[in-house]
Amino acid sequence: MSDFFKGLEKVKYEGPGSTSPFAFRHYNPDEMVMGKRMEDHLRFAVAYWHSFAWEGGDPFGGRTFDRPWYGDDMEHARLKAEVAFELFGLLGTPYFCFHDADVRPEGSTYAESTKRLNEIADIFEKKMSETGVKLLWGTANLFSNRRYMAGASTNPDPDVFAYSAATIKANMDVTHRLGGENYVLWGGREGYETLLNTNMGQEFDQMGRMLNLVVEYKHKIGFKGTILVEPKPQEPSKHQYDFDAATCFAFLQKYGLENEVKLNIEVGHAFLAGHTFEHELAYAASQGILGSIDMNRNDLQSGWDTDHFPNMVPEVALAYYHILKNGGLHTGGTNFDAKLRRQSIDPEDLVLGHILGIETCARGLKAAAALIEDGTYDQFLADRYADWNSAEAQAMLKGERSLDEIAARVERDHIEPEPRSGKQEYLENLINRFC
Ligand code: XUL
Ligand code: CO
Repeated sequence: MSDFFKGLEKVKYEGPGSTSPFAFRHYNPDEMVMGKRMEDHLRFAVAYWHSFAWEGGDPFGGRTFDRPWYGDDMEHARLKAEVAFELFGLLGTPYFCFHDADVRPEGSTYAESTKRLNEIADIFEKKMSETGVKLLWGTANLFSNRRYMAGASTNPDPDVFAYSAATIKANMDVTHRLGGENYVLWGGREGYETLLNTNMGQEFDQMGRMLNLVVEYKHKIGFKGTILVEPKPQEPSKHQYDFDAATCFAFLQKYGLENEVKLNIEVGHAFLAGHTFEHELAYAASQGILGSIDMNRNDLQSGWDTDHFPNMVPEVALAYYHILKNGGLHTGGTNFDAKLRRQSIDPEDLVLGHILGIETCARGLKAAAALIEDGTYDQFLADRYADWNSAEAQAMLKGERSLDEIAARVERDHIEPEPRSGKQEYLENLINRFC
């Protein structure tokens, strides 16, 4: 035990009446929601990078946090693992997620970096079996080191492609060994700074090849988890190829991967792409590629990826509505890709930030379930499209009518559509009843 959290106790559910800042008022892991335990719906994960690797810097100033595990050697990395599992224990969160670079210092060679990763994975393996905490997903950091400045799989230098492939292999091996339930690829440098120096078609082919290699390797080693791609339109690159869910789906189809790969959708990334989070979820669900979520929120004024802990229940409720309608998160989960503000320097702030996120999600889930159980909203949607159930409408939809046959019917039957209200304000008012 480190004494980093200085005697803080495990956060418990105390019910809505509690005034303790260190209690759950809404997240009750065992409470049944639509026939399933809350914990099993939400599948919370703590992100190693924001809570343990990020030092509180911004473009105008460096480290604000003072953590005993900051340092570039394995001794510090071991202490970091110790404290990470203490936080998981305080929160009772069932999962965590990490990049290789979050958990071990980079070695001077690929072999050394891989050895270090495996040494930390040995510690994780032991702690996971002692605590029951599981790995939601693993991933490779293919964006921080300067070798990736012109891309990882999309780099003009095939040696960088090869180094990236080797790094992904090492991370998939560790994820597999730790029983990870997914493997994530986020391409922060898979894009361009300027189109002037970029052959976009060539880079897409490289990225498609890499993802096919990943899927082939998954089957080769018998990894049963889901391969997830994480869309984001820009930042750090000016333009990223995995721009949004629809762009990713086009990419997956072109390279024959639409039945092999799903998406890890993040609130702030949806916002940067000019969408709502629920838009991205609804789109992915409609194409069968909704995999997992990175939960956070962006500062609406700043226009970049601020990774705040979520605090807007109505937004989160709509997100879980789409997730519940999609049958839940399956192998996915709710990963807090969220960090403290740089002035939140106290150890307890790490606990409080996660409580904020957990509570917001719990309330959102319960609101979404209540909305579904009430049924008014789903009935509204069904009614709005009900005319498509007629024989003639179904014939059009199934491709049994040609354009000229449809035109002939419109003329013969004197069809003049009657505009109908979209009822937006009615619906917004209805949603508010549950949030
Ligand atoms: C970056 C981001 C990443 C991915 C994993 O914006 O979201 O942390 O979630 O690489
Ligand atoms: Co993310």
